[in-house]
Amino acid sequence: MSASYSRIEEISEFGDERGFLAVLENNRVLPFEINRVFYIYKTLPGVRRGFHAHYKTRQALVCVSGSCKVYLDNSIRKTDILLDSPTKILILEPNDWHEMYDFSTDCVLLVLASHLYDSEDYIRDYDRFLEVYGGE
Ligand code: T46
Repeated sequence: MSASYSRIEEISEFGDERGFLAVLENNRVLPFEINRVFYIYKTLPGVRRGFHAHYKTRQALVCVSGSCKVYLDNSIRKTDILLDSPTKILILEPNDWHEMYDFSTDCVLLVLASHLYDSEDYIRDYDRFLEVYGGE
């Protein structure tokens, strides 16, 4: 599998006396076409979610309210990213093992995905993750 890298991008925002509007479009900030949208909210204190990578699904994560952290591991580099703004979006490549944690009580984590839901696209076993992506 070829390596690609997750990264933070800034979303364009338009602010005026009425407030703010942020916009995301296919193949612009998002390097893929959206086929699925879901959001994670009302997360209880101390909860950690994720614990998987993907075979093909690319995703973009943005806290449209509140904040959370995302732990990323591409088998070589391990990083923790803070999502704390509705204009800060994490482009999450399939080859990153990821865990979401430290959700604020008001956190709404919006996720845009390149593919429809398929449980077979998940790598939930860390040893399998290393077999597939280790050393990239
Ligand atoms: C990811 C991170 C960021 C569905 O039926 N359809 C869906 O589209 C999704 C996303 C989930 N589900 C079901 C499957 C499980 O029974 O919802 C339940 C919770 O999903 P999961 O345990 O996978 O949730 P997270 O927070 O661990 O992971 C989710 C996404 O599944 C995953 O793709 O990268 O958010």
